[in-house]
Amino acid sequence: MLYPAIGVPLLGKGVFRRYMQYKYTRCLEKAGASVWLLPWNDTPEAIEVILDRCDGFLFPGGPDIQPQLYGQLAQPSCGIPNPARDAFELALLRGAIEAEKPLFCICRGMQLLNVAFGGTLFQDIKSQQEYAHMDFWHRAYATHPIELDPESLPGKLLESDAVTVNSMHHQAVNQIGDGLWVAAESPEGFPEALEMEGYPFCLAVQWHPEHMAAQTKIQRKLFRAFVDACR
Ligand SMILES: [Mn+2]
Repeated sequence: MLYPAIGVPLLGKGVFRRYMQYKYTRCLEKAGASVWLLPWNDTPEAIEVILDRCDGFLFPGGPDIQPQLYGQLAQPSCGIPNPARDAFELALLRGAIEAEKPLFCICRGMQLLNVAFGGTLFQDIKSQQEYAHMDFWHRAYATHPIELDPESLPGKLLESDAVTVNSMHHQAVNQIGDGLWVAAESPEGFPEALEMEGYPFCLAVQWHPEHMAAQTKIQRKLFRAFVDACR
């Protein structure tokens, strides 16, 4: 299979979300994939067709996940959620895991993975952070260091146990879901990458390689490895 079909949930309407969508699409296409954008239809029939046709899935960044999905009430600092997207992405993610499809979970995608495994999130990390984690205007550049487990998938791909990454999140993974482990941490101890025990291929990162890839060559390796896993 020369061009694997990679499903990416739609980010939403509007120019800005389409620009963000384009960043993921471009990185995947440059790595040799055919990208299929997925509307939020969470009927079992729709999910089944998507699982059948796509070789792998990238779960992108986006709005805060409904706290009810991890057993909490919304705090005032929690952003406005998108229940339709939550429902679709959770159903798709669960189906994709059952089918053992390669996964690339970015930012909200990584948080969604943790929620799918019964983990929880910090609804707002502003008061606990020492580094800038919501550095929106410098999203193409590294803003804080992370420590990587050299045996983890991102550790091996980035060929380092310490790199610096960009950051655009105000929430973070708190309690780790059963079956997941922390592959990278920020200096404050926020998980910056997760890994799934015994799963064929799952990259889950809190930073945004799709914005770094143009300037930072090593970040392109994540997309290449993911697309290769989908072949
Ligand atoms: Mn960060």
